[in-house]
Amino acid sequence: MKKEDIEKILEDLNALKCKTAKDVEEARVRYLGKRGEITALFEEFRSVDGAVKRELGRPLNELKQKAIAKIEELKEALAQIEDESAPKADLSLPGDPMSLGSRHPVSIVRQEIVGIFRKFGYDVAEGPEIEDDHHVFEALNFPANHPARDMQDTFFVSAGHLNPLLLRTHTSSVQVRAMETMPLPIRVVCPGRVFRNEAISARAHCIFHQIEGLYIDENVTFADLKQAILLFAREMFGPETQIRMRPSYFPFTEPSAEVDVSCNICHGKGCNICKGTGWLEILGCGMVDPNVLKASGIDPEKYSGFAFGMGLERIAMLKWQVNDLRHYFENDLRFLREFNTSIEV
Ligand code: 2U9
Repeated sequence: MKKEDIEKILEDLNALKCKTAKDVEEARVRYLGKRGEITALFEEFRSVDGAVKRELGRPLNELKQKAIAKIEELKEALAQIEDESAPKADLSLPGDPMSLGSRHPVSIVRQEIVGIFRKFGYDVAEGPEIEDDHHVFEALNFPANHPARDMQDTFFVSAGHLNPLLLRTHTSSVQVRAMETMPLPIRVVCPGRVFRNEAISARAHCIFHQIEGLYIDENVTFADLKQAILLFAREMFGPETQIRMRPSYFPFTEPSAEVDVSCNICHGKGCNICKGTGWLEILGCGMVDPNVLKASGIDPEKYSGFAFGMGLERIAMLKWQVNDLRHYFENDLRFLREFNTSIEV
């Protein structure tokens, strides 16, 4: 074994060039494989005498390290070339469409109604869905034996004591809280989810949405109520809309009325939406009962007010001719995608 053997391989390594990964592998086998040139020198090195060992030990080790480094370097250089020649992304291709959701029809109607009453100067108030008997029934003049207070009609969370907790059956409890806390005059609308112990069908559901309104000030009259409802109906259903009021009864208003709007499908001629009558019922309303004002600490001698309430699912049914309440709660995308309005951020 001679110094020149090492120098010769070193020279070859320095000059080594590879075009493909296969060339690199062949070079590795040639120098470092089991029968490779450098491996053979190591074999030979074992039987040389001490003086040669001392002279050639270090250069031989350096040769091996050099060979390993050279093979690595060639591999990396090739990988980089392959990377650069890989096909680039085609930036002219259309992007993946981002599927936007659509607003739920009940939300669309709620926002529209809230928007109208905001223009009229009303604030928006919200309150708890789990309420107490006082805010849902007692303060609203419901007599002790009223059927709404029965387990058959109301979901109780904790029954049995004086002021049991329950799921609110109407959002009127939010107006009671407004009367207890807000300074007079009060002008609020209260949208929200309500719960009634009903068998689910096309026309009834145990959960639905309401929006109710309340206006309390000095000298508020039924004429103010009628004008507010007329203006609302014309904003909501079009400027030609007519309203009619029919006497009704609610424990919390006196007098009370139900309000119909002229059918904007047949314009009063009669169609299957208005069942041939030319009118569609949209809400209930009335003058706040003096007992209700008193229960929340408002002097009925000085103040009066009106209130109204409507079911959002019902308004949405009229607007889009939805014939089954259950559609609103089933989240069937085929139904929800029908309401493809832009989303307000
Ligand atoms: C207070 C005083 C009075 C709210 C009112 C109605 C009439 C009404 C129904 C319509 C269909 C509920 O969704 S529905 O089932 N509501 O007819 N609501 S007056 O009266 C109030 C509320 C709060 C303090």
